[in-house]
Amino acid sequence: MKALILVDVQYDFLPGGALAVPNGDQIIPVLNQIQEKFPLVVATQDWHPSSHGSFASNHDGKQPFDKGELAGMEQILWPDHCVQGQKGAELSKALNTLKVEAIFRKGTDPEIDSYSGFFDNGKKKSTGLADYLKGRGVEEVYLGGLAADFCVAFTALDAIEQGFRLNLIEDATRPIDEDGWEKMKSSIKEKGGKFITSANL
Ligand code: VGL
Ligand code: ZN
Repeated sequence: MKALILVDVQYDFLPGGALAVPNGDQIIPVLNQIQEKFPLVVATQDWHPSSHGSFASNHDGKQPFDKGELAGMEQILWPDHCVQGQKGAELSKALNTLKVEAIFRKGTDPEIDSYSGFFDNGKKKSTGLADYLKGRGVEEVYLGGLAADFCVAFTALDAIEQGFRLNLIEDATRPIDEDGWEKMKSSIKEKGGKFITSANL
């Protein structure tokens, strides 16, 4: 059984958003089109309190995209984004969510950031996504969404580590930074992840 995971298709990661991914909106028609190929579709949602420690605004003297520290780990400090209850945190209305059976929220603890849909960055807390998928009999995971070089990439690496066959749909994702994405792609491939396009589904 295979499942499609729609990663963080939220207004703040789309053009005009607080942490906009270049051309991020171009993936939405692709994600809408491919959903019919999957017996199970789930989504993730970045869902931060305004006090979140990944926000530069919560660190004196820091600017967005500076490096800082959170829970003893190096942390890129972001512009405020995906604040719980705000418009920027909503899944885009352009995304068809009728087939989405469950939404996994992450980044809710102010002291830990979570790029992956499975675990926070320090692997301290699980979102329950792996158990949910296993409980549904899923063995193979397909991924699309935003941002390729952060939440999609870390979700891909954790999916592999959790024992799922992993397919990343390249035309269903866009990166914040192209160079960073190339590096993450190499490590996903190294660990056995496959890259496909929506046309091959
Ligand atoms: C993301 C940076 C911070 C993402 C989330 O969804 O890729 N990136 N929070
Ligand atoms: Zn975030």
